[in-house]
Amino acid sequence: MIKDTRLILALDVTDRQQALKIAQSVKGHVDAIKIGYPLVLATGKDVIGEIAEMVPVIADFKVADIPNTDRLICEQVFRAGADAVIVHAFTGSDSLKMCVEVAEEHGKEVYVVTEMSHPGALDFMQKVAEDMAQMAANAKVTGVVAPATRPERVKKIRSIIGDDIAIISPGVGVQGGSAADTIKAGADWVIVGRSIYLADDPRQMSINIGSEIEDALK
Ligand code: OMP
Repeated sequence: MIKDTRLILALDVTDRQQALKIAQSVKGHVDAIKIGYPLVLATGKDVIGEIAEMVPVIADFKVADIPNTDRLICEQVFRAGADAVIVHAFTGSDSLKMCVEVAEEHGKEVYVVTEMSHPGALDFMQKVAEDMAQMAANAKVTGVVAPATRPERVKKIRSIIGDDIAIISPGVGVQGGSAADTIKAGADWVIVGRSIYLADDPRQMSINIGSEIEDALK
């Protein structure tokens, strides 16, 4: 993924035409579009390739299985045209290594969930998030997913993984996180869904958030 606007759109709509229209309108104002179960289950996996023709696609399937099943899933994701996949870490290092291996075979990227952005992440995930971040770094993944709702945790995770691994960070907007604070805490990209795709003008909202990020970097 090329680092330019440092903004990723989470396109969690369930209508194909709406998805394609929004993707076209935000092209050039986001570095990638993250799509997952809502859009793919509603419209079919061809939408991955259709969007990837406009903007790089991160396939958010939160892959979390035994290594063999992970391989089968990741191969389908990359064959469908995705540039990157999001996988879980809690399944352990063998599963994660398999996802990285398949991504390398296809010249694609893997992002690993560490601590999620919602309140329920405090029940279980936060306790092991730092170990999962370390495991992700050891597996030489492209990046990790860390919570914009807790910039101090983004900072902590950055201190564990170092500067060679990217942080993509959801939770900006509706979940309460701030794009500027998240970038200042060390995230490379923020992921924004509803604040953009539910806006009257998704393109303008992407531009506005992009400006906020630019200001935060000054
Ligand atoms: P909004 O809350 O609408 O901005 O969307 C956030 C997007 O990021 C959704 O697609 C979520 O599924 C996703 N997400 C989180 O919100 N929190 C996480 O911890 C991880 C993800 C993710 O893996 O993308």
